[in-house]
Amino acid sequence: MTKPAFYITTPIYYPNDKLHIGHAYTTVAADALARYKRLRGFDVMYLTGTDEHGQKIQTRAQDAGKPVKQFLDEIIEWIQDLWARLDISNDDFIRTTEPRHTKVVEAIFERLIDQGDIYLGKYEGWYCTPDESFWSERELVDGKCPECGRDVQWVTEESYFFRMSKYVDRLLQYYEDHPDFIQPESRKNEMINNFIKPGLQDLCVSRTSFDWGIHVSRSPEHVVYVWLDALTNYITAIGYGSNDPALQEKFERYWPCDVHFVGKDIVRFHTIYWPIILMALGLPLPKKVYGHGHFLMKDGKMSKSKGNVIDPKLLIERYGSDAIRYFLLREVPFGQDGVFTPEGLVQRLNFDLANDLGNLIHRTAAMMNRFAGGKVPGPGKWEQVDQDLAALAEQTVLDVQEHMDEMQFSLALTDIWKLVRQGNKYIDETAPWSLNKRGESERLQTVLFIMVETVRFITVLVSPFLSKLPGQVAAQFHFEPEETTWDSLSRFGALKPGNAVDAGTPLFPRLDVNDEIAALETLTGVRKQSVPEESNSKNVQDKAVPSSVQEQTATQGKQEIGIDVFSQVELKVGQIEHAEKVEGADKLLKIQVNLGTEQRQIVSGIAKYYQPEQLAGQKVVVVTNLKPVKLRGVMSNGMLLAASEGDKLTLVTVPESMPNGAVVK
Ligand code: ME8
Repeated sequence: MTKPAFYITTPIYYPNDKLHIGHAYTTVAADALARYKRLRGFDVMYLTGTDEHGQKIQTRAQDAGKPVKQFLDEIIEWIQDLWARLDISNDDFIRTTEPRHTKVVEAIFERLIDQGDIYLGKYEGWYCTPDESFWSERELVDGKCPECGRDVQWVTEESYFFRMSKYVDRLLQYYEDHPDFIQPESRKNEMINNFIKPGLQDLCVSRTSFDWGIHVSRSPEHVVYVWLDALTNYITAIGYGSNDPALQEKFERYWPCDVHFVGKDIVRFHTIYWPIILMALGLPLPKKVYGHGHFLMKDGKMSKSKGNVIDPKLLIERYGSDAIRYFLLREVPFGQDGVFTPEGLVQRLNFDLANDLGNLIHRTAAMMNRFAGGKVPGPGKWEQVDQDLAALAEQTVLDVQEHMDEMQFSLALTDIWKLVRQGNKYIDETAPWSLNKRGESERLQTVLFIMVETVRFITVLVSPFLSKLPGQVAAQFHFEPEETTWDSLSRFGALKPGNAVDAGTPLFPRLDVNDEIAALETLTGVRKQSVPEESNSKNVQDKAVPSSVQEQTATQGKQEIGIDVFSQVELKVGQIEHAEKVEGADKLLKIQVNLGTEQRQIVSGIAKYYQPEQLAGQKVVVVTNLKPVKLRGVMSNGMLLAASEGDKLTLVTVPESMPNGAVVK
């Protein structure tokens, strides 16, 4: 049976400079979806590439004192090396300077002139060269480009125009008939309100004031507007316009595209101009355009001039590609903006990869060797705790599938990490070392079997996201190829006993937070946030002991304050990912909270009121700018709000729909 096709693309990036983690973000996200779809039995076509024409590239090459082609080749080599280091599994890489693309663009342009969609006129208006976009006087913001805030130039030249206006009604109808076409939903409203309702102008689609581009055949003084040139890469790469029957078949197979992944900055081009070009060519429209959010720096947008651009290669070299892939996809809900901080990165690596995932795998392999001679034992009778873990594992597969279908990568990873944490908890609770000591060998064998089966499930579940770990773990645990397919996850317990397990070494090192943040600061040039210092003042500790346990007296007796004082308190929505007891402290729980752009550890005096397992998933309100303190030797960075009355206490919660990191005011 032939596999169903799935075609996914990233933007083709401008090779005017090296790429940064923002570009890596889109490419890693598309890679995760491509890997997932392959695991689910699809014939995937994953395309990325480079957008090599236009005024910006020509100017940059001139500034570098190099012939344009040489300038481009050097950067493209750097970009392809970046994708190789990140294990990007693209099936093709298109360069818009390749003849397979340029020839087809020339023909498309001629056809569109012939059929009256493109006509000759004169352009007078503003142009933003960094964004390669035209703007009317009305659209400028304080005289600058409304997209990037940079200077624009006045352009007066003879140009070809595309009759966009002719297709507006059909476009709006398409939006209406295909409610999932633009994701997230909010971007659709933005497009309609900001660009379509005010009246869609015909688009200028050629330039005559420079010559680095595809020339219009019938009037070669015109070069094709770089966006028309670039957007068509999505069809030229898969064979549109080719005479070769194999390529024609390829085009039939993969078009229309299942999803174009783009940043929110270029949703306009992909959801207005691109569909209209396709309509004019009589081709079906893409099924979906997903406009994800931006990775920002603490001081705003990443930009060379601010000197705050993060080179992904530096990070990969230091932490490995899996760590960076995980961080990018976990840190920010796909669709929303997020801030890159060294603290956020180090915490993710320490908590999620070293403490949770690395630890689970290493403990399992080590105990298999200590207590079972390194061979997976056959299980005996299953107890409730075993059944519960099995049920969670099977449910996790369904949850991950649902979130991957919605392209919610961080939520899919959150699902997997619930299982990882539960796997660690299972080991703590079943205590194989005690079973061994007490000589309960049948129970020990069951527990060890279930530990390895949990590792197997997690290995397969993370394989769309992490590219190296699944192979390493499969080799260490000697999983059979049929034990690492997605379908093999349909039943927890399907693992074959008897396989050897090598002891191995920890897969992710634990990092020293302060040293690492300092190193990252030097490496990336990003300024350090204040690092929590251990406090030994009893007073400060008491004040920070979370919440209402101490502050039950409410406002009575407290001094009146002005809004200026209140506004110094920063409150945000956070989601509890994990909670556990603090050893030797009856009242305290150690809680990991996801604040959207960062992960926090908070020690809270609520152990009397909540069991740790009741807390995972709750959306709570966090005081985020409280000075960090150590409580019973455990660092606490923030406070949870709770309401209390007599001997009752309830955490203040917010609805599920409110995103992590949302400000409470
Ligand atoms: O726009 N956060 O190329 P480009 C997240 N050549 N993603 C980011 C990002 C950030 N801070 N910065 C960039 C172009 N991106 C055109 C595309 S497609 C037919 C032509 C990602 O090099 C994001 O995907 O400026 C964004 O849309 C893209 O890089 C822009 O890349």
